[in-house]
Amino acid sequence: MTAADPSPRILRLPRRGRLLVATDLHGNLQDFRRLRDLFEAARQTTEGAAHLLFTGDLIHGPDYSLPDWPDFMGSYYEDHSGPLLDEFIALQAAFPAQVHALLGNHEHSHIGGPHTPKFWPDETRHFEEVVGSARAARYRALFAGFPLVAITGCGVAVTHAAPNLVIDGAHAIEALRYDGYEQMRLDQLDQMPPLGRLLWARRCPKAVARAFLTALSGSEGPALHLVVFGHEVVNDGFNRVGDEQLVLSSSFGLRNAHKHYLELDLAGSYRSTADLVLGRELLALYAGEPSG
Ligand SMILES: [Mn+2]
Repeated sequence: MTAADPSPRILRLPRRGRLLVATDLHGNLQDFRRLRDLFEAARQTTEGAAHLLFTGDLIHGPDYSLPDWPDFMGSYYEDHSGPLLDEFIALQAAFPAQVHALLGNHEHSHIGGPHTPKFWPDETRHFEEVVGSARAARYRALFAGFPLVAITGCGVAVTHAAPNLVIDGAHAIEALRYDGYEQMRLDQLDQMPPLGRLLWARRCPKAVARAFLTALSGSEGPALHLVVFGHEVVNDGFNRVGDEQLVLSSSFGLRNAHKHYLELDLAGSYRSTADLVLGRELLALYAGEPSG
């Protein structure tokens, strides 16, 4: 691949080992380190065949002192988006084929997406001012290499947000570019282009999700039956939407006791969200610890 080629937009995971999936950290370094520990433990039990996938929105966190912390934002934490990225870069450097992150709308805001206003009026600019120009450039290069969709051979696709868009095949994802969306409006999903819909949709009709999975499977690829994504906070940590969609909340907006991640057997076969079982694939991030 030459420097002029964009990085692959689809991450294709192998047919063996374990895959840990976590969503929406928004600068929560404690939760990142917990997932890193779980990944390293999974490496031990799989003789190295473990993968860790973040679904995007690693960055951009709230800025409240503890007394002002709103209850709806779950367990208190301080935003450490920059250090979190530095530790992600180090972990990926140590395990380049096994540590992955998808592009979220918050990362996209730094490389061509609309600037996000979640915690600051323009938190994209705010973040780059906090970390300084050299680190901002390093992070932009990192984000530019993030794919949009992960595909397994066990029936599961992973996206950042709900895949509420129509595609006619995997090539439609591979062809997406990240630049040129700065002026995209955020108030009308149905007027957004495909990349905007892929990064911002909070929900998706059953038929659209099913068609997305079928198109992504193609005629030769592994059959995909369900899609896992975050972007939206679900209070119990996960929410099955029909047979095709699992909304997962691993960190942001939850009390520690409700945070969940997903662990898949990449050699297995999942045909429905009902095949993702609490305590087997759906796991509490802080199992066995006092709830925070
Ligand atoms: Mn998001």
